[in-house]
Parts: sequence; structure tokens; C-alpha cells
Amino acid sequence: MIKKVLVANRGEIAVRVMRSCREMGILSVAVFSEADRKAMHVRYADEAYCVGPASSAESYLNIDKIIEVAKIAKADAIHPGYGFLSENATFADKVSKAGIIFIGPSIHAINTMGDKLTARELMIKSGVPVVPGTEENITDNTRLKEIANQIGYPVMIKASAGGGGKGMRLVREEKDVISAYEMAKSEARSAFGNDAVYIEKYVEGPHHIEFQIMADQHGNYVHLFERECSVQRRHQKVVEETPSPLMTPKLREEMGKRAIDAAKSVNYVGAGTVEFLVDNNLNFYFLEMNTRLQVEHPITERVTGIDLVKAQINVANGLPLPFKQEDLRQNGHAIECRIYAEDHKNNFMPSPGVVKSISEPLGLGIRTDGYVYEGYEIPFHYDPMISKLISWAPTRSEAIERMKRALYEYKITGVKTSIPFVSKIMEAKDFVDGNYDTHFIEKNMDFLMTDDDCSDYCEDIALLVAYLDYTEKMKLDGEHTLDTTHKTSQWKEFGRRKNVIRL
Ligand code: MV4
Repeated sequence: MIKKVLVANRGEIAVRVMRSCREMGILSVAVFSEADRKAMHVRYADEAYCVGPASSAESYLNIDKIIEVAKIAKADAIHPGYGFLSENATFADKVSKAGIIFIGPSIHAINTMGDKLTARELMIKSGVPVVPGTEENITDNTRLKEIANQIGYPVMIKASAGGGGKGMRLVREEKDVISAYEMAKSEARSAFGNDAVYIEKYVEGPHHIEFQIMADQHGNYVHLFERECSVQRRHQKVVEETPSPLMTPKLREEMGKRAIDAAKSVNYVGAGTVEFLVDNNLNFYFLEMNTRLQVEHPITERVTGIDLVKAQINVANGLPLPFKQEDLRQNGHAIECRIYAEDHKNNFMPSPGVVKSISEPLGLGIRTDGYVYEGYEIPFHYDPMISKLISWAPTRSEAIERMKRALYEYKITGVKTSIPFVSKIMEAKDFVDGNYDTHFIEKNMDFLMTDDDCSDYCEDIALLVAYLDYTEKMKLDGEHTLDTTHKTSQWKEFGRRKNVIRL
């Protein structure tokens, strides 16, 4: 049984994984870069080891160094989190060969799903619907034009080694297909060292809906329902929710079955996610499978009541899943807003720096997964996501109101954050109506950029108002008592009208 886990990651996910370890009585080992000496995951862990300089390539991606530390620390297992080495088959292989448990799927599953063309072929064989398109690696221009015409424009050219939007090209007309193909190929060659590409019919205005799946080493598979992830900006998710407002019970059952089929096709073990595109007629198509725990896993945890990290560790220990598909329910509604240290008013530029103050929301139905504390300097070397705010309520509209309340309470000074931006999303009509697809952010950009947020000065004004109100009512009658007879405060009225003060 696993007694000590090395977490090969940083930031909120490293802390998240260690939290479950602590609850399970498992010791945790942190690895950190020179830029992360004071990071939360280092403080939280039972042991911590420096693995290299600030740059990820020399630290969090340093396979041999991390495995060396795992051996020194006598860790039984390694949890890779997301990003970094989480979908690196070479890492998983070397970990296993060092006699350490890799908390994740097999090398075969990582490799197969990592190559999108191979995954596509396998899905076709397994009866999982894919977007109409190629089943071959296209290598010449004649064949390219033939296939594109067969599919019908617009088409998408995608890099087989890509994923998450990297190495993709949209082609609307035949005249552009060869140049797009050549650009996609050369981009893929330099980015991934693999220039295989494939073509798909372009799905207009799609939803991105993914299914969480979980499998054990004994051939048991379940899905833990969907996550709606269509609120994205440049392939970066911003808000996720479950259930999806688009979903119907019938579609859920169908997609859930196909997600499990996708997982079965690679003998998947552990936690994984099957991504689908869903069009407006509720046709769905396999996009890719992520062979890791994902950023947005907490919304699934909240509605199903299952700790996915605990489940991953139990599966890695060889235990059977303690639940069957028919035991699982979606209880209520959960929404996640990602909080990035970035300045949306300045082209969403990262905003690293020292966190001068942080005050996180609490209260019924709120969870924050983060790692920054007062005085912490957010390094510029890594992803600018600093936390995830998750709201839960019995209904979607209550979950939105609760999220707005929590965002109102969330105060971070010293760095710019996406709190004002996601607050606007919670107020956007299309979001509130559940009427949105992957084009939501670009469609609503003007509204989302309109600043009626006053978080920087709202509290100062409220204090000023309270003080003026106090002095105005204070009557020095010799006993220094406060006259509490009601008088309308002009300041408060003005503030309410202008929506500057929300008292
Ligand atoms: C598509 C598509 C439309 N048609 N494929 C983007 C990320 C990568 N995983 C696949 N992506 C897309 N593939 C076809 N055939 C539209 C997208 C897409 C998208 C997908 C999910 C979430 C957000 C997106 C934003 C733009 C484009």
C-alpha cells in the first residue's frame, strides 16, 4: 500500500493532491524549483526537495532528477498533477521501471491518446463518433484536395501530436487549403517534432463538453457525468459548470456510454477525461482524451461527492472502485471560475508580482483551491492561474448567485486578477440563460470588458461614507452620545444609484 507520494508539480494542484494524501494518512513529498522555495506546496508537504533552476525544463520537467528524489525520499508513488509531466509516457515508463507507482494510466493509454490520429482511428473502430474526416495521415496535395472536397468546406487541419488547440488551422475555401496544410505541417514539425496532420469537417459554433471517467485495475468503468467547458478564451478555459445547460438525460446516457467505450479501447485505468464537440442539433463527436486529472475536476467532485484524488490513489493501490454506475448521481449544480493573475484590460497579460493582501471567500457552498498567501511573490516562470473558485447550490441560478457573492468577497491586492472579468461573465445574459457555445467570450467581449467593478475602491468609499454618516449624526451634547435618529445619507443613495457601493 502507498505510504508516501511524491507530487511532481507545483501550485494549487500540488496542494490539492497533498490534501487528499493527508486525509489518507499518506506522507507527501514536494519537489520545487529555485523560484519556488517559498511556495505553498513546499510548506504543505512533509518533505521537500529542490530539483533545479526556475525554468520548468530544468526543474518540473526534469524526469531523471525527480525520479532520483523519489528514490532518496523512498516514495512509493508519484502523482504528476496536470500539465508538466502528467501526459509524458517516457516519464510514466521511467517511474515504473524505477519500481515506483505512477498514479495515472498505462504508457500504452498515454501514447495512444496522445497521438490524435491514432486515437481517431481507434475511436472509429470502437464505435465512438468522430467528426467526419480523414482516417489517414495526408502526405500529398492531390490527396489533400480530394479529401477536403469530399468532406466539404469549411474544414479543420489538425496536428496529430497537437491537442488543446495547438497546431490547428481553419480552412473555409479550397484556394487556402494547401497553404494552410503546409503551415500546419511545419508548425507541428517545429513544435512537436512530428508533422503528421489530419482533416476534419469544421463544426460551427460547437460546445465543448467532456466526461469524467474512472476505471480500476479489475475492468470496472464508470463515468462521473459531464462538464460544460465552452467558456474559453484562446483554448484557455475560464469557467466550467456541471451539469451542462445543453444536456438532456438521453444525450448524457449516450455520451457517457461512448466515453466509457473510448476508455475501454485503451484499457484505461485511473481518472481520465473524454472531450467531445457537441453541435446545436446535439450531435456529438470525440475530440480527444486527456489521460490525467484535470484542472476543473472539483466541480465533478462537488456534484458527485467523490474525491477524485483519493479514488486515483485507491485505484493505484489495486483496490476496486467502491461504486457502480447506478450508485452515481449528480446532486445540484457546481460552477468553477478560474482566477488568473492577469490583466484583462491589457490584452490578458500575466500579472506576476507580490500578493500584498488576499482575503478568500468562505461560507455555504464555496470552495477555493489555491496556493497563494499574503506576501507571496507569484513567479513569472509558470502558469498564471492562482486559484479556482467553486460554487455549489441546489440549482444553477442559485449557484450563479452564490458565485457572484463569493467573487464579491474575493479580495486580492498587489497583482491584477481575472476576478472582475469572471464577475462579468456571471452577469452576461447568454451565460445566465445557459445559452452559450465556444464563441461566448468573443461574442460578449464588449460587455465583459465594460468595467462597473469597483473592488479597488469600493471598500474605501464605504468606509468614508460610514465615517461621514457618523460625524454628521454625532451631536456633541455634552455626553458625547450618538444621535441615531434616521437621516438619509446622500452618499449612500448616490453610491447605490451608481452601483458604486453595494451595502
Ligand atoms: C474543432 C472545432 C470545430 N470543428 N474541430 C479546439 C481545441 C481542440 N481540442 C479542438 N478544437 C476545436 N476543434 C472541428 N472539427 C472547434 C474547436 C474549437 C474549440 C473546441 C473546444 C473548445 C473551444 C474551442 C474554441 C475554438 C475552436
